[in-house]
Amino acid sequence: MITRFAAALIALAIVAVSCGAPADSAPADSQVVAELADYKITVNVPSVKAGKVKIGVRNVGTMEHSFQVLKTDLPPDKLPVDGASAKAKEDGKVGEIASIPAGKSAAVNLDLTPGKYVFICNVAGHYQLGMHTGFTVDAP
Ligand SMILES: [Cu+2]
Repeated sequence: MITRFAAALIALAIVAVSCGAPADSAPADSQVVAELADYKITVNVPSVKAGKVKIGVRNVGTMEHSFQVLKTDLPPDKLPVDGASAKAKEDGKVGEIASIPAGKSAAVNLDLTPGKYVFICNVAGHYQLGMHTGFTVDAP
């Protein structure tokens, strides 16, 4: 009885430690930092000047996410979705990070032209659950 209780306590402690571990930080030279949570994307700045841009992406969620950069005038929550794959259509894609494991960070270097963009996670179903945000690239 005591042994079983102790084992349960140890198991709880392990879960607490793994949940409390902070996500990797994004590369320090990123001009833009996006955070992927379970089911939303937040960005540290709403816009950036056109040109070469390094976007650091932190997955602070509990599961794998992806990061797609689409150049589009559509509102972030109005991209067409393919019913069969449960993924948003990636028209206008200018770059991506195909997979970022939970708790990890990655970066993508892009040469961005002025206009409106949408950042999404396109793991099946995640776009529809809210993993999208708008972003603007201003004329240099
Ligand atoms: Cu996702």
